[in-house]
Amino acid sequence: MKNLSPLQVERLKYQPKLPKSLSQGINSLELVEGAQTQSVRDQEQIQNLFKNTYGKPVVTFESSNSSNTSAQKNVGVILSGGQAPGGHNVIAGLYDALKQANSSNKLYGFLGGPSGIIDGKYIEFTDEFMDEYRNTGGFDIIGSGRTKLETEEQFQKSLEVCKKLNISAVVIIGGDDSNTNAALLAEWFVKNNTGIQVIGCPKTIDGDLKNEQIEISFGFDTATKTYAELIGNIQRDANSAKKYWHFIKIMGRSASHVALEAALQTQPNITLISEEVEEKKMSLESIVNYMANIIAKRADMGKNFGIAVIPEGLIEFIPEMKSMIANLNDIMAELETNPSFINATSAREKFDIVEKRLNPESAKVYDSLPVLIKEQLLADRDPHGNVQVSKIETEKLLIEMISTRLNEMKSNGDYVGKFSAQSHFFGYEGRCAFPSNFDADYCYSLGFNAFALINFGLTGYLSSVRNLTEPAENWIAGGVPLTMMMNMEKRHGEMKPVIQKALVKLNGPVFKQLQDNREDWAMNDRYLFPGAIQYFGPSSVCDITTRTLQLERTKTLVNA
Ligand code: FBP
Repeated sequence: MKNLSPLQVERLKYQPKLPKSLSQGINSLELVEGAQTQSVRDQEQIQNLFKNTYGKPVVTFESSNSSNTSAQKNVGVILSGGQAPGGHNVIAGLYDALKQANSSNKLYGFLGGPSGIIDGKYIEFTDEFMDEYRNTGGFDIIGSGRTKLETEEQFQKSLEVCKKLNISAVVIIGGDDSNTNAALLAEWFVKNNTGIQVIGCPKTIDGDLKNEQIEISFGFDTATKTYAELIGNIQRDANSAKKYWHFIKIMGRSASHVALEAALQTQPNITLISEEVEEKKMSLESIVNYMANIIAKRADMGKNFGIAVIPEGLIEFIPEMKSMIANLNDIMAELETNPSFINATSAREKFDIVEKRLNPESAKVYDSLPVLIKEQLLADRDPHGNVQVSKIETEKLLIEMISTRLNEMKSNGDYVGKFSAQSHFFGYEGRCAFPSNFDADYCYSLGFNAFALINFGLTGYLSSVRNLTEPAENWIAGGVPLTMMMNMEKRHGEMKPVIQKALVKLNGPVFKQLQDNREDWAMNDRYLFPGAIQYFGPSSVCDITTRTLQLERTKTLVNA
């Protein structure tokens, strides 16, 4: 055996739980079809773009007494986008189901994300190789990448690679964008009579790939528990030393689900939620004032310490920043080939080039920012042409601006305290943690279920496992047509079909929980200390799901 930690050795032995229907065996399943479906919006356009895969029914699996035999199949799997705990278990579930169905079935893993299927870079899974990765975090089993799979040429190349390997189904494990690509590929394969199926799996720590059929994407559970552990530890430190304000930025590209969940698990003094900032049209200045006032009030009580949780995507939800960044993104796209910008030797030169091109309103906002943030806003864009928010140090921006504001308040006699701040960014720390029992079970079930969908000949479906607040045996396994989650949105200046991103609902039970408590948490220290994820021990500690899932589930049951 390789060099393994004691926990690794124990986790390799863990047998993930399956829903009852799937645990009876892959060859003893019955497919139950629901009603035909429609896309969430823009039905006519989506139907036109997905003539072959639109409108299919939601399906569920039930166990049956039959014992079907299945013909030999080769399947390919891709990990796409950011890492999320449990990816290895999706592959393990898929592999086990595939081998259980027919021991001559083969599973190929495409290397380095979607580019692997285009460039024909792959490995074939074996029992020994698979066994090394069971219940471990990370995507290192085959690697991941952010190449978008969407052009005719890429589809053609993927087809050639699949033909060469005699692959009849591809499983794409990804977030909203990757599953949008999965839907496009599924449609293209049907349109071209290739006989190749495509199944998606809902992955992202961000928790924004969810809807009525997908209760949560995998990885959210483990990542939020990891961040909550870290926040809890810092809260204890702050409460011990009583001398620092800790500004903690929490990952989540756009939606604030991760920050909100981590806050409910730890009860910090301040939690910003991007969706609320946008809804209330809060300016950067008003956010600074809101935070500075809490800091000043706590100082009046003799408390010169505290914890502020800030969602990663905040900057893009502050209205004046949002329009400035949109303007900047267009300009950055133009400047990609501009020699004076590319060859500029100083940051000042770059700022000048950019500021001259920004519209007057955006130029004013850009100019008001500290140099560090101005520089970070000019960093490379992601493959969608967007700012990489993980590289923008919003937590430092807020510390600097709040410090200035508190000095002004001090000179007016409105603040008597001492402000000393520490900044943190928790993101990458949580994406590859050992999956919690929940994610280990959920991911294994998603992968196993993906093969069940393949075995029933379905394509253009997302693997779905529901009823997740119940014990695993009561989970409901099935599939949701990818087109059901789609609408038209502007991307790179063009209207495109995409899976709708789920933002935090401000009228939902999860945000309400924060709203009802935050005044109390701001002044009185109600810190919770969740501690490290537990993999062994009482079920009330080891198998507990997120507050988000519990609160949303309670609401659904009340409304049912
Ligand atoms: P996915 O949506 O692809 O799962 O990735 C989410 C995420 O972890 C975001 O939370 C974060 O903003 C981003 O990836 C960071 O990207 P990168 O890994 O390229 O730095």
